[in-house]
Amino acid sequence: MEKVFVNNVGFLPGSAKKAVLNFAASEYKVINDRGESVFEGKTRHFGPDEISGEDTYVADFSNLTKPGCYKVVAENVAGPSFTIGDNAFDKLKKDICKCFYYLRCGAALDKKYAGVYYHEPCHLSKATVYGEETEPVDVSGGWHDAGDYGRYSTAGAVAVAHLLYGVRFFGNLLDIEFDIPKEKCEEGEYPDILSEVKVELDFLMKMQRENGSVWHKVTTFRHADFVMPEDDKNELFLFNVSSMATADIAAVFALAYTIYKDYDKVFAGVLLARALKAYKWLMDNPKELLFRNAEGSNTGEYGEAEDISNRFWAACSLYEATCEKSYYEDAVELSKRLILFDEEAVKKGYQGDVFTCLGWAEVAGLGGLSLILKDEDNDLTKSVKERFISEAKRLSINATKNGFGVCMEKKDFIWGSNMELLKYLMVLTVADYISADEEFEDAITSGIDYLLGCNSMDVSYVTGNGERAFKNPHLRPTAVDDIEEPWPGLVSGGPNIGLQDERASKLPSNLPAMKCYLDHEDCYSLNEITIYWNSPLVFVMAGLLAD
Ligand code: G3I
Ligand code: 9MR
Ligand code: ZN
Repeated sequence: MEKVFVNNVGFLPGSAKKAVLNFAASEYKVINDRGESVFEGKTRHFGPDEISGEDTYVADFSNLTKPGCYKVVAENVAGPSFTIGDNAFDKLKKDICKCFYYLRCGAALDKKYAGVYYHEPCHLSKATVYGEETEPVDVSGGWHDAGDYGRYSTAGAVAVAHLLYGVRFFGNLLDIEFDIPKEKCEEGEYPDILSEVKVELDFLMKMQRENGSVWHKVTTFRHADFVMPEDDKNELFLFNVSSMATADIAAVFALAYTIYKDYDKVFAGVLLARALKAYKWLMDNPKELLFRNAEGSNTGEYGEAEDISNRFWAACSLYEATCEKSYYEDAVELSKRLILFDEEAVKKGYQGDVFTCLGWAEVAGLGGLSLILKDEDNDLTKSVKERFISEAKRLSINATKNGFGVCMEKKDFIWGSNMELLKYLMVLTVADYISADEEFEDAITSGIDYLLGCNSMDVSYVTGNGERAFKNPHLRPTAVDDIEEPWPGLVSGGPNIGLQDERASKLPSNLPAMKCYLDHEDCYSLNEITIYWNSPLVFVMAGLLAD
């Protein structure tokens, strides 16, 4: 079918702007909302590209800067409408932050803030400590992880980290108001983003044991049926401590301390004390304590093969927060192990750089962000900066290899491919922060375009944002609440060549990577949502909208 693919949301006036056509039209025009042509141009034939499965023609209308609402039309085929203007992302930026509020666990969601998406209190019963004869523990609160109702420490810590590093790098996040209950602090009220993040921090504190270590997750034994959260009444279990969870919590509490200290000294003091306690446990327990699901349990595993990057992140973050040299020395030692790990990964064909990884498993890049913020003239910081820049160069070259200008390769289209993309956009954003570069900026814009509809699925992967936004996330409340539209601002996992759920496995096996997607609520390997797929988008948008 002949299509005009374009970002359905919009463009800042000064940014690069393009649509991609999958048919041979030599000319195109841009029309305004009165149907008048305001811009005409010739397409550039990029040619067939493997990842999208399309013969692509690029319509570049970067020179159209006048604010307005437009469509691209070629040979009577019109694309979806979009906005050009400084306000193009106003709705999106609020929606992607408010998603965390809708995912809150514990207290009821109030109709005043949640509207039709309110729900009763959920998951308030105490959790049984799996395999131990101890008293059940109150670990209520925080955010549901995703389409399921589990709450996982490493996933939560990483999502919080994306948001809080966003605040540290780009203060504009503090100005976004997204209509959630105001949380009081010593200095008055927290900005919305910090109120929301505090919900998860309070929960993560409950996940820390007396001895400083951290439980890997709290979930029912098996995933809940498709029911509202308040109807999921099965027993909650706290599953084993892991060194990854403990390290990630040390890191994220230290990071949070650096921000919350300006609002509430008492809360910040607790954060720092908890971070130090977790770090001490890590020092006393140098051997990795990995995590595997209990026999028969099928909730998220978030398994990792080692904990080096987690310990590295903890050391860097504590150094940044406290200036104590011993943490820097630990980070240097751990970086040597990371270099070996990276070399092994490269030998196995891995093309990225572990020092720039920002995901739920490999988190060394988050440690890098702490060093970049601290910005000292030392070898480790220098090398981390160079690694971000050379990874950004690799990515911006990748972006020139397909018609959509997206910095991904076929191998990146795995479960949560949109997060692979968003992590890359974070790297490009940070590299551009270190040393401004137009190629990095174009790759960021093209990546956002891809996410918001300029892709061969012709879909915006953010709910409620764009005429062609996906509507059927694998998300329990949405699946059962009888409300037509999901709440806005959710990022879909996106195309996955693994087609790893039953419904997805029925799709044709020869689909191009970008088309391994279906907007269906059953497709958890293609169309689920999670906190840590939304959080990197918040970081990237903050960078894009920074002055
Ligand atoms: O790392 C390998 C890579 O080397 C390989 O080339 C590639 C090709 O298969 O796979 C990569 O591993 C993938 C891994 O994620 C790393 O990203 C696995 O295939 C893939 O199955 C795995 O998916 C994870 C999924 O859980 C299943 O474990 C997702 O990243 C993760 O986001 C997702 O998390 C779930 C939670 O468990 C439960 N809550 C919902 C959440 C989102 O779906
Ligand atoms: O809903 C679950 C989703 O959040 C997870 O990402 C996914 C993988 O752990 O599992 C989903 O639950 C499915 C379960 O694994 C198998 N039976 C069907 C469940 C829901 O469709
Ligand atoms: Zn809940």
